[in-house]
Amino acid sequence: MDRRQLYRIIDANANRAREGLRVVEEVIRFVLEEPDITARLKTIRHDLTRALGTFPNSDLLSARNSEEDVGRRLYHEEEGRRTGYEEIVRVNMRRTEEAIRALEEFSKVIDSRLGENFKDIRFQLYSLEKEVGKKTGAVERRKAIRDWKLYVILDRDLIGDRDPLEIAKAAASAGAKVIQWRDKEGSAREAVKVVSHLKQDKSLKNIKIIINDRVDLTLAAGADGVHLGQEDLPISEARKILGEEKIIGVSTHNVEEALQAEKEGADYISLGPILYTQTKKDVGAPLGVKKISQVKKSVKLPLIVIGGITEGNIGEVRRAGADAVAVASAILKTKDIIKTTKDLLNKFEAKL
Ligand code: 3NM
Repeated sequence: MDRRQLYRIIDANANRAREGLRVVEEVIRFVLEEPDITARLKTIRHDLTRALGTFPNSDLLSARNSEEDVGRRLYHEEEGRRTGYEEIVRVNMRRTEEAIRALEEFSKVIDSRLGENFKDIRFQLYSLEKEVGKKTGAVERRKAIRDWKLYVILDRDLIGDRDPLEIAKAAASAGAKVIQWRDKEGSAREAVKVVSHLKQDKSLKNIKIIINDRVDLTLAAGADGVHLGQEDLPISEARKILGEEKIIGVSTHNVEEALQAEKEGADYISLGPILYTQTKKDVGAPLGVKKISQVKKSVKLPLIVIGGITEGNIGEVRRAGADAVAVASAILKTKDIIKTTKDLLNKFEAKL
């Protein structure tokens, strides 16, 4: 095999691997702010530099011919777009792994022992990729949650004999992005039926559907996530069952519970009851609006404020620091769901 050709391939893949690793490292360091994973990546980068050090740099450089590289002009459509950090990390991890695989194969032509170094790096990357994927997935989920604004609770008792699907469609058409099915006394069978209908409806395809309390029904109905109370399954157990992609929200009532939920890996927290509510039966005394800023200052997670929120107080709740508000009666006790949803959203979005 032509040495110059070989070095050209090694040089191109060394650059590709180094660049890919650096991109991943930036996201982990500056976006995820994960010191442990950053340190592991740094070690991998140093291992790569060491493994590449076995090739004479002057040979690599003199073989380099970027101008005439036929691959340079093969620019794929998807290379021009990135939907977010998750994709940036995924694409660059893949790129790095491919480059390292190429280094592994081609270096074996020079010396059969060289491949081992790259193989070891490749396996280190595979295990890291899995962990980074979990973290970037969580960042993306939380980013989308911050944009929810209005969290509509379909409370079984308040719906009465109306069709939950029609209510959900009305709220969604007015701009709601998330809907929770809440039924404290109904059967599992009914919950799965209702939520499956919501999930199958084409007009709700961009709406997140959450189930209150029940991890099992979340999976059975194909819901997007679960909302857990303080007495429900711990977040870590729920995560084991639900996998890495479902949304997990947790009810909290004070700074301690909020911090705990954040530590355990919740995607959002709700804080309530902020004001007086009749919807939740076993609820404590209202926490008051001041509590919102206290909790907001203590956690980074999206904060959804709940309990007694109406058109009259939604602005105040927003100004106190709520990323979104959850409402049941404010929507379910009105006749015109579309108008009420729009009014609530407008008031929430009005200048702070
Ligand atoms: N959870 P409404 S308060 C379901 O404090 C629920 O965790 C609460 O209904 C909590 O908007 C509440 O009608 C009731 O007050 C929300």
